[in-house]
Amino acid sequence: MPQEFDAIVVGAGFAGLYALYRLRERGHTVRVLEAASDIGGTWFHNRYPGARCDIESLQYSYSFSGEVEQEWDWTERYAGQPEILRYIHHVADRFDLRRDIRLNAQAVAAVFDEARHKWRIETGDGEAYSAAFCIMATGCLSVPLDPAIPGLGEFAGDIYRTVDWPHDGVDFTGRRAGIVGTGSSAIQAIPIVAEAAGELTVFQRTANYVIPAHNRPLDEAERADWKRHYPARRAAARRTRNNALMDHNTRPGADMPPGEREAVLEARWQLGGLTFSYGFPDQATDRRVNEAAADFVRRKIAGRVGDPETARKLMPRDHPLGSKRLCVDTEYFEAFNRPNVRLVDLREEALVAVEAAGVRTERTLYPLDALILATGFDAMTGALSRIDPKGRGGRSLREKWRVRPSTLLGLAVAGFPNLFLVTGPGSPSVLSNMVTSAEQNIDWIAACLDYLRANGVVEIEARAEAEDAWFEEVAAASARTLLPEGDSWYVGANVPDKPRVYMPYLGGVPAYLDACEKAAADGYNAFALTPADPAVAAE
Ligand code: N01
Repeated sequence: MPQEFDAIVVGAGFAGLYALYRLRERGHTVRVLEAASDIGGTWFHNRYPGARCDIESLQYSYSFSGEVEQEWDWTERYAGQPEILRYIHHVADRFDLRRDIRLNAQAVAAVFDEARHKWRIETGDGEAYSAAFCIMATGCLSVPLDPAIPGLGEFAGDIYRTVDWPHDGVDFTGRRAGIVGTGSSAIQAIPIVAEAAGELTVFQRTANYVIPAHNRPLDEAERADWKRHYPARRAAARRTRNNALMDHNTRPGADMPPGEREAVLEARWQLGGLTFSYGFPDQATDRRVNEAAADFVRRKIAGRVGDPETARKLMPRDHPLGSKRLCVDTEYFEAFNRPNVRLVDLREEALVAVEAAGVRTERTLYPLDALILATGFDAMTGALSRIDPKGRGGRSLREKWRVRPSTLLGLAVAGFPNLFLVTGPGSPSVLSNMVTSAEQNIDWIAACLDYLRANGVVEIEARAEAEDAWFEEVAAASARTLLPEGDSWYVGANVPDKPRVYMPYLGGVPAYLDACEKAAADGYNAFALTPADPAVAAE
């Protein structure tokens, strides 16, 4: 017999933990199912050297508890993985969350029982759960992709993946290491591995736009200032495009004289990190402005890398800035000035295979003792497509999303009653501060469950026409920009046969919050609501 709860939450990262807190507080019985051996989600798995968040720690943190905001002291402008994981543990312990979490419990199936209006969820360890509501807090970047490179299994050395790095760390001293990938994860790992390894060979397929983090310790005065102003700053952040205070410049770059534009870009560069995306409001929409920013970054690369030929290879030229996720670094380009680091441009010599002795390209064999894969994720839809919930009439979510990853507000899917997503495709999610955006989604879901309970509703399902309208809105928002042009995970380009759709909502957090609020305020008109069947209720 399945164990019965009001709600099952899948995933015990930032989102799942908050869902547990909020729903339990509202009087629901909740069980969280987590595939890993401990809580933390992304921050449990990604322990590679240099793993660090690139949203400022004072903002990349829960806003729901004033007490936690006051008692937790972030040590750096951008928190490293160990500190973020400690923070997550602190919150879980403080609110006694663990007692409702099952670890090593990977959800492998979820089927909606239409007669009972309930989800049945099965885990890989043979347990079954039944709940009126299923909340998928499964993460946007939680399903790693191994590259389709022949011969990976033949490699005689060690293979490490950034996404499930050994908990005890890896000693690269004196070893010939190689790394495939130059996305955010690799760019953080490379400078640190380079320092330790005998040699490091970086296999780059696409050069990326990379902005310096300017990470630094936080001092007591800065922390105290934030603690005094937290509520106002969180509220102000919600009025920004990405749910984070990042000094969003409002002066368009298109009409600026080049010298002035250059000064703005230089000021952004000095600020560092993702603030570079917000230099000009038209940077993502006006090709000339975008190219000015791209050219600025290329000139910075030329200034940071000693060898002009290596610098040339490291300069991105084939996609607009921001169309692949902007990367944030600490001494990434400088690593290529080290005598033990070599760059292999896979556009000039394609990767042929991995062999026992190393990586073979069209030109030569690069002998290696260790190979690091930093090759990305099946983003936004990957985790749910693997669970493949079966909704009304046994309909498969994987099959539905094979056509297009449509949702209503990134929160619900037509044909899948009582299933809620957190930061799903069609929400600002990965373009925003994930922690506070997840909190907003969960608050919306909790308020919705209150409404259903108060009104005797047993089923809620997104209407197909409302979902289509939102999908068009999401598509229109991205079509106004250059950002769908890059072959990024945002558009699913890194996964064979994934439909090319810009998945996150680019209309900005305020417009999204308005849409969510409206969907609730009008009595959930965009959803079909089914009242309790008196016969079933009497059972
Ligand atoms: O993954 P990615 P990631 N042969 O997909 C290459 C977040 N994040 O783990 O671009 C050769 O960005 C691939 O090449 P190409 C952040 O949102 C945040 O680095 O497809 N190369 C690319 O270079 C980020 O965007 C933080 O041509 C192959 C790389 O592998 C997201 O997670 C830190 C290949 C994959 O890059 C994902 O980042 C880390 C092949 N067969 C991550 N297959 C921070 O907050 C793939 N590649 C700082």
